[in-house]
Amino acid sequence: MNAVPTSHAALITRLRQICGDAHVLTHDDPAADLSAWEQDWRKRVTGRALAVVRPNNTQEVANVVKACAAANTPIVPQGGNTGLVVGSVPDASGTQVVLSLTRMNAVRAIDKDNLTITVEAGCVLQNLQAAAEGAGLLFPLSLGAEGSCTIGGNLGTNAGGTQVVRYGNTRELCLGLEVVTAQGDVWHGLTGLRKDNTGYDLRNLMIGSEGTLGIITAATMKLYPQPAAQLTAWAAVPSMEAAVQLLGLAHQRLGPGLTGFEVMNQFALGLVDKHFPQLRVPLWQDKPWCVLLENSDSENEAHARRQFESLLETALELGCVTDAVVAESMAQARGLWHIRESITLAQVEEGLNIKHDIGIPVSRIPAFVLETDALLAREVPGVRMVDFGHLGDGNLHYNVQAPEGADGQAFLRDFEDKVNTLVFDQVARFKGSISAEHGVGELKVDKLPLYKDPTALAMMRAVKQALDPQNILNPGRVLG
Ligand code: FAD
Ligand code: 2HG
Ligand code: ZN
Repeated sequence: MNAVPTSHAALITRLRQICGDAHVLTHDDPAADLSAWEQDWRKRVTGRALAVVRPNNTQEVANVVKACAAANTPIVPQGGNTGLVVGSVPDASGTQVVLSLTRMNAVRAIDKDNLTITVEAGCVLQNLQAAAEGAGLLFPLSLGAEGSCTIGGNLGTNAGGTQVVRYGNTRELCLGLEVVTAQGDVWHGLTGLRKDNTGYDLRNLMIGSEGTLGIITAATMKLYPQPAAQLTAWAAVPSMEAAVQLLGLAHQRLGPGLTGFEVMNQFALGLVDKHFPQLRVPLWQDKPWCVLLENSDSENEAHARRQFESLLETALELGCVTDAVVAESMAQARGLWHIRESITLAQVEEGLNIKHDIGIPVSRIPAFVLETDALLAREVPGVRMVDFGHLGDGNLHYNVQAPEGADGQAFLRDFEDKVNTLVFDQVARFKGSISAEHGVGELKVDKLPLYKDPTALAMMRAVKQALDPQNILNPGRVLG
């Protein structure tokens, strides 16, 4: 094994002084297992950290950043490590410090009149939702990884999830941030203000910057009244065009009550049925697509049910729905959502795959899917499309599973680049985005210059240079 360079040894001593010995993990300790911080969720990349540092408060984060900056050592901020684009793990060099925020998980304050909650970055999303609920309010951000992702990671990626159609992305839910800069200074921006036009919007610059511009240590997030009733329906639709027609109808009939609109193709649901038969997927056999809709009503359950039934009756008459069920209880509704959230896990069970998290104007999605499916089938014989996602937001997870029986590694080696280029060229033709909600990370860093407006890219580089001239915050991510 290579000897640790003196500067690294001195840095680790300093990090131990700042955070305490127990909270600085290194490979020098043969008993330490760092794999949970070094491998990404999809197990596509395994890096090697110089150290994993787990500060307990904002001042410790600032001191860690100052120490790393002085030693010119890169920092990789990490929350729950559930990101899907390889943005939260170190590279293989053994020279990067993983800065894990998970010990900073306190709920600092709830202001019920201002409808805000202030939490530390390492607060797990589910705990944040529970704190809001405990105060009789709603924090609407919701996604499959909510049991382990953190609000810092949600802000870092500007996560979307299943409620965006009504409440927006994480960005729309955030009012203020506390951030440690690349120089180790603290920006105290936890204002809770809904209006503040005093210059550049630094909050929105930080959100979605994937740990490359600053380290978020706390955030003030918006809360909402809880709906009086929430109903979930599962509808079979004959085509993607029909799903888009149903979306228009749902907007018209439910207005702001429409809080979820997810689409899933038959193959995606078949994978859930194959790998998790206990979940009992409804209405999927012989149905090319299913839609999951949620109606959050401010009056009462009877009103919500009447609205839903009338919507579905009209949709059946128009032919954009061929069959539907409305959940009879919260438990049934949770079961339906659980099926939807299990598609990612079913894909993991099925084997290696290529993910695309694309944004396309809703009106153009049917044509995109038709054309791109045909192109892929021509170029990759036997390809299996796992097509699902947040249709209400024009965001598809247009995922590509290897042909039945194919060797996953060989499939990635032979086809990943070809498939990505084909899909991203189509996305560009349809004036879409190659990353709607997961971010760029390392996985799409080489693609960004091909598909992002060059002037926008130049401005992004200028911002990075201005805020992190040493390039120590998550280097190689977003901007390569
Ligand atoms: P990490 O994975 O630890 O980090 C993600 C990025 O944020 C990295 O670049 C990291 O450096 C940066 N970062 C982390 N913490 C901070 C911080 N405090 N300050 C600055 N930068 C930071 N995403 C969606 O958008 N919608 C979904 O519906 C969705 N569903 C998912 C379902 C499953 C089963 C899984 C595994 C993932 C899903 N994701 C989804 C992706 C992922 O959960 C989100 O991107 C989430 O926001 C990441 O949070 P995290 O705490 O795990 O962040
Ligand atoms: C979801 O919407 C997540 O479930 C994960 O964004 C998407 O697995 C995926 O491709
Ligand atoms: Zn998603």
